[in-house]
Amino acid sequence: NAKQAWWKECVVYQIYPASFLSTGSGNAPGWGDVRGITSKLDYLKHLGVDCVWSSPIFKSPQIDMGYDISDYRDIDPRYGSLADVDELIRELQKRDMRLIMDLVVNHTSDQHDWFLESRSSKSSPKRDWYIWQPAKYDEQGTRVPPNNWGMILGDANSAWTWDEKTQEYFLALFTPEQPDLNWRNPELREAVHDVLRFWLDRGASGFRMDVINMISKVEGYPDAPIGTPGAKYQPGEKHFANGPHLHEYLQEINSKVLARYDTITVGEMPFVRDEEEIIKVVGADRGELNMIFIFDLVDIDNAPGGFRLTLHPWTPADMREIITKYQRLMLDRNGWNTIFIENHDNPRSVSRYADDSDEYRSLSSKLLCLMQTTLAGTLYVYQGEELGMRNLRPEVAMEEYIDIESVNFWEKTKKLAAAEEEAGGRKEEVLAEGRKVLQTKARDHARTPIQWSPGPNAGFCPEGVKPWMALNSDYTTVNAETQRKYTSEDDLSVLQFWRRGLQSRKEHKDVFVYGDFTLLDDTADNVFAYQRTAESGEAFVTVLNFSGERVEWIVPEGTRVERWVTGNYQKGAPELDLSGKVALRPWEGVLGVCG
Ligand code: TEU
Repeated sequence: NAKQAWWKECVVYQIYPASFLSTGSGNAPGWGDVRGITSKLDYLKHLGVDCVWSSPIFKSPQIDMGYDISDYRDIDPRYGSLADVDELIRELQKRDMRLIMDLVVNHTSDQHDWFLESRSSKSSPKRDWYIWQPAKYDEQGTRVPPNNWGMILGDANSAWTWDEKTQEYFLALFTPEQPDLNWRNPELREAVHDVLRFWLDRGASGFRMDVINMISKVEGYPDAPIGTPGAKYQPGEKHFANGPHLHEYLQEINSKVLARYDTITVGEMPFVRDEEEIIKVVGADRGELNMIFIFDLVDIDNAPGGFRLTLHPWTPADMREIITKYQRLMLDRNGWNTIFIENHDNPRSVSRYADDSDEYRSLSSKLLCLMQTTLAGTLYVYQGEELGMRNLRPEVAMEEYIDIESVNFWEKTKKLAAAEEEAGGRKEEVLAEGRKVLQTKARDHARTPIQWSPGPNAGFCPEGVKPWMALNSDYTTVNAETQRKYTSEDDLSVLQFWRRGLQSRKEHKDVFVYGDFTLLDDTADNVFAYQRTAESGEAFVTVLNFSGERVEWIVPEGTRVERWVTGNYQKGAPELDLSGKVALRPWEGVLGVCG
């Protein structure tokens, strides 16, 4: 069985700082701030959180909400000051909690000093810190980018931006304001190592590494295969995800920096499905990263080979298959993994994987909680997930979607619709389809301010101040204050259910964190059932109904459930008759102890 470590057992809570809590200590009214995080540490401790990972709070022009950093060693004044972060670290330490910083070093902001120097002239000593390429010319003699890679956020344009002054293109995979760093340059790598040391020495305990598998690009920048037919620019991940030097760069970070500290590292690794590649990064003997965010589950509704803002049908059986694959991979190959179904780049899980109607929102949020708290891996909870927060309501106007990806996508959709109209075609259909994509998958859904109370501005910022983005209109019913009020054991809120779930996960960590995983049924349409078994033999069975229908499920032979210990309906656990038949209600999930 897996060797024990604190970073395997800890519960990580992701904070999206702009939307967490605004105390007014930053310089932007209606923005969350660092002191807002500090003021909620008791809430987080009570919930069962051990580590806080905050999305970037560094100086930034905020083109991509801080994932465009202009100074790695300072805090954006919107969020407060370095002194506020020092205080946050002290307050975390007092509570035996830790801070994980978001390390965004695949790219910087175009306003970072490094890039300003790099673009100043071809002979700048930092020219090579970024990725510059000469133009190409088509048959008509028109200047074209070095290859067909498309920009990731919004997908309309090239990933290459022309620089008038020095007459070359630079690579910027996300937006033109986020130029990619050139990791082939050893000086650049050293400068990055210094950034890590700076934060570790200040008291941070580790890093979530943004798109860390994109830091090594294939030599020669070849054209990407066609993933989105008809589009001028194409998803180029084949040539920039898990490139030739990734492992070397990660091992270097370890030997030069991390080996000297006690850290947690989690790499964000979009696009990668190949098991061998995954194990190379998270294998216990590799000296690369502790764990990664694998995207299969959050990409489940993407058109294959296409960009994220697409729609694609999927079934609960697909979900079961993906989860099982990675549970096994990690246990069989001595690696480690993360458990997460939400973050700031995805819609709310209850809206996506379950049923967010008023009738089932609470039950199905608890179903997802029961699933995550009983799976192996380090658990990541995203702010608001513990409240069962859901997507923006459908009546919200497209103008309220303000994420750069959504804005670019909506602009592109409107252009497409106008072109359709000119051709005498289906303008309204194109707009409706675009609207549906954003209503289903925009990153905005996860970024609405946290609903602390049913009061003005949901308690997120002072009355009379306008929150930086739309509040979800459901805050009078879905909010932390209401959910903290305890009524009875039969009537736990989503928040209370999460607290119980995290407690039980810790009490039985030999089972839930470290235990073996056995899928109990790979044929049922909507049931996901599995057994977790500790080395001692202690075992639990989780049975989850991923549908709004009643289903009957039979406990397989060889598995003996002694009794149900908890479930999301709380009242009236399903009967366990002697034939082993379990009758599950809509979106019901139960946890049984084995005898
Ligand atoms: O995201 C990387 C990433 O590839 C996706 O999650 C991305 O947001 C999605 O594919 C868009 O369709 C990370 C950050 O989490 C994200 O917020 C940043 O925008 C991005 O990197 C650039 O730093």
